[in-house]
Amino acid sequence: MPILLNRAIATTGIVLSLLSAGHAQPPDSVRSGVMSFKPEKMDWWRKARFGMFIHWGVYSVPAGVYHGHPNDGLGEWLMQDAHIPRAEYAGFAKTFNPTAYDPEKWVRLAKEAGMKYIVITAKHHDGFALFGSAASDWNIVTASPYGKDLLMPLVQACRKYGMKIGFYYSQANDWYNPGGAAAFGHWDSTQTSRSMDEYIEKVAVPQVREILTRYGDVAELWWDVPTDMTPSRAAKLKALMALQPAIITNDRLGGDVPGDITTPEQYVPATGIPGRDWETCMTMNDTWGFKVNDSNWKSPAIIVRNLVDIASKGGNYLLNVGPDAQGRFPAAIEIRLQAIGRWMTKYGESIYGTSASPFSYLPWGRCTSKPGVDETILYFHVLSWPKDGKLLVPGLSNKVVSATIFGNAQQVVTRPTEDGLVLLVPAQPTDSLVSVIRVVVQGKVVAPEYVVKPEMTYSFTLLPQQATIDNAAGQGSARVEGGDESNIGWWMSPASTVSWKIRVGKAGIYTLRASMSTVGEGSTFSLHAGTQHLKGRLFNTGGYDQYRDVELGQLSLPEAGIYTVRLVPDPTDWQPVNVRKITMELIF
Ligand code: FHN
Repeated sequence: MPILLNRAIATTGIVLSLLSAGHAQPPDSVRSGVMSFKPEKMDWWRKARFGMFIHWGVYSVPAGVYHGHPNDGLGEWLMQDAHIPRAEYAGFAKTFNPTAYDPEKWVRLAKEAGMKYIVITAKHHDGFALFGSAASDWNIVTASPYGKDLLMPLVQACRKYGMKIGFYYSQANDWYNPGGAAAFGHWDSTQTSRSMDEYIEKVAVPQVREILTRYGDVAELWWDVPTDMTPSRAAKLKALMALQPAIITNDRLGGDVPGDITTPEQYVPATGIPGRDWETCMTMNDTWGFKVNDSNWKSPAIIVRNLVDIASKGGNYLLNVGPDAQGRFPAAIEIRLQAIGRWMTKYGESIYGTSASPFSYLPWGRCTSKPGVDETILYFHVLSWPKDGKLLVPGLSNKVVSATIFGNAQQVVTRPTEDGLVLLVPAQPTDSLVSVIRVVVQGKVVAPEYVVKPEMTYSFTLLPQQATIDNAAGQGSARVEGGDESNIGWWMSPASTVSWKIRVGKAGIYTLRASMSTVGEGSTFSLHAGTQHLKGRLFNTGGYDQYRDVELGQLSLPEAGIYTVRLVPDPTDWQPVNVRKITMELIF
């Protein structure tokens, strides 16, 4: 179950938390695995894998500081966080004069970083349009000294450099144009001087029409935060997509419109999102819009790891930059884009046009693949370099055609074993960010079921990513959620079961413990291994993010070998639970 996050603490859950006031439910599209209705329009996007998100607007003027006080929240949320009256906020536009704006430089930086598309905030929640608009004077042309459209020069630069361009548009939350929604409540009586229906008709619909008819092909329309977006309001906006038949839309319009892509925010879904195209959007520091006091930058290595992780799970990475009020990228952003670009120049082949990893879990890294007719190329991204020089690819039994260190063509010796293919690698990583090993094998690689091997002590830690989730032919919605600190969540239905295949190294008595959480009164379940089972009951832990260890008792495993450990709900007494891990400790 996703935790309903407080926006001040983190942005990760904001869309889910705003989608429904009560218990969060996955959008229908996710539950039913609806694919894009025109898969061919997704071709370029699926190959691209990497794009740039740009959050830019009037909020870059205060840059997170209000009346001399730094605000803890996101830069672009300052107006809402500080409850700045409309008339006062309008003053920031009077000094928004980005004379250093050099869109060609932005596009070159994106291109050199290896990005294939850009999505820019045409209008964020503060309602300020970066384009001239007949629907509202609250725009760059009429409300700022700059007085010129900011989107057109960027579009032109994108065309010049072969970059796709898309627009973010905040369709519901608009704190300036009267009638717009405010997810956390309005604070200025002038915000509600007309109805939301009027706002949709007089501002949102005409403005979306403006951005879809002025700039040629628009690659992506990025809706955001569908507060109060009913199906009938959403339908008016969705209808405009006919103006751009090849446009790709995200899942945040609201009103039960699934869109083409799902948009995890600030995290990488641990097992991807099967059956959906998806795009993780992420900040480079802790804000989307520029903040003068935010220097918590992710390192280039972390950013490249995220990209690799996302590609290995079949998704795209939309990495954010927040330009300042003059129109410049902060130096920290430029440095990172350049470092990523150096890596992409060398290893881009292992990202663009790749498919998700055929391996459900690689403890030491990630894999992307290019399945061909006779051969499959596997790109192994090593995130944790082995001390013993050996990388086991579990379950890989295809004949190896070639294996090299990507980038310097050095041969890698491979050794088939009964557990899979072992790659014998040099003592040191071969790249300072992420090293890549390119292995070509004969035929298709069939996803082997992951078998968890014991630790040195013969004990086990069973993790969500290693599990097989059976949702009983769609009756359940259990899945792995979160990033590195993942858990099994959305386990609403007692029809779902979760299992792990384990290779027991030593017969004996094992103590079992499950780390779980629930907000229900309690949940009863059993854990099966071989012919035995243990019963467990979990009581309310006080929150889905509050985990507790449930002692399950002892199992006697009579001989070494492969076992399946399965968690099975009691259908007569089940409340949704999250599971973070199961530990099995050999005691004698
Ligand atoms: O509230 C916005 C936020 O400011 C930012 O634009 C992000 C980007 O995905 N979307 C919303 C939160 O989900």
